[in-house]
Amino acid sequence: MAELPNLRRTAQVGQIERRVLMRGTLSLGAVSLLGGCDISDSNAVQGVLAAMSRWNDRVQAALFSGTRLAPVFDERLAVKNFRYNAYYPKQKAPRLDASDYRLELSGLIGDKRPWSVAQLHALPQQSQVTRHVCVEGWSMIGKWTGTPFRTFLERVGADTTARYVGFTCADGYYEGLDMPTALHPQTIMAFQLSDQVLPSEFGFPFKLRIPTKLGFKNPKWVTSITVTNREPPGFWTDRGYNWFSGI
Ligand SMILES: Nc1nc2c(c(=O)[nH]1)N[C@H]1C(S)=C(S)[C@@H](COP(=O)(O)O)O[C@H]1N2
Ligand SMILES: [Mo]
Repeated sequence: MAELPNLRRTAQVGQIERRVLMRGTLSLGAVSLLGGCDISDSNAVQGVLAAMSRWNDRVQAALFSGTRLAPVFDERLAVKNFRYNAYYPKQKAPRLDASDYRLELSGLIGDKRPWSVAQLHALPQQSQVTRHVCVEGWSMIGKWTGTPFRTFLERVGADTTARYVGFTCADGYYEGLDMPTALHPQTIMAFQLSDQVLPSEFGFPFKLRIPTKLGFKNPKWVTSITVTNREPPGFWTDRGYNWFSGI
């Protein structure tokens, strides 16, 4: 019974999506009639594809449930030697020093005082055994332990009616989250991997662990957090991947 409104909404979205798709296809046809130029290089085609990608983001955001949980697994399935990934090799990964690390806060946050590692570690923590999915074609189950990001946002007096949270990282990486995902019960600031302090290459002092998002939306070595109504840029979104990228 409770499922019905949802199903109806999905069907409607499907219809709209098909219409947009048809428009996209027609434009492609029109562009190819112009002839001569390489179709994949055409700005018009790129524009249509970008518009469809933005549409896809909106549909995904509309369908996201703030309470539906990502699958969780038995602890025995958690991989001990987790796979490292970043846009550069492991040897170049930042090694942040706990003694001078500070997490900076900005934007729509009541208490913007920076946080030390000791203060972060004193927050309440919980564990999750979930699957990390990378768009590059691998996935792995791991065990992460940390603080629900919602708890942190509430603790610093963040305006949780704002639309987004933005992150910057020690390696120049940057990402953004929609607020419903930021407040999702499985979105955590992870301080541990496999019951050990998060190793340097995996994001020490913490990474955002978000099992409802693709791997690239899980920033490591986070050094600043902002709460905002303007969609924050994402490192891989700026290179063509979808901004929402839910799984
Ligand atoms: N700061 C930062 N965070 C990052 C990345 C990065 O290059 N820099 N890569 C992302 C990608 S693509 C993946 S798959 C995961 C890999 O996390 P892992 O090393 O814990 O497996 O980190 C994500 N977070
Ligand atoms: Mo990834």
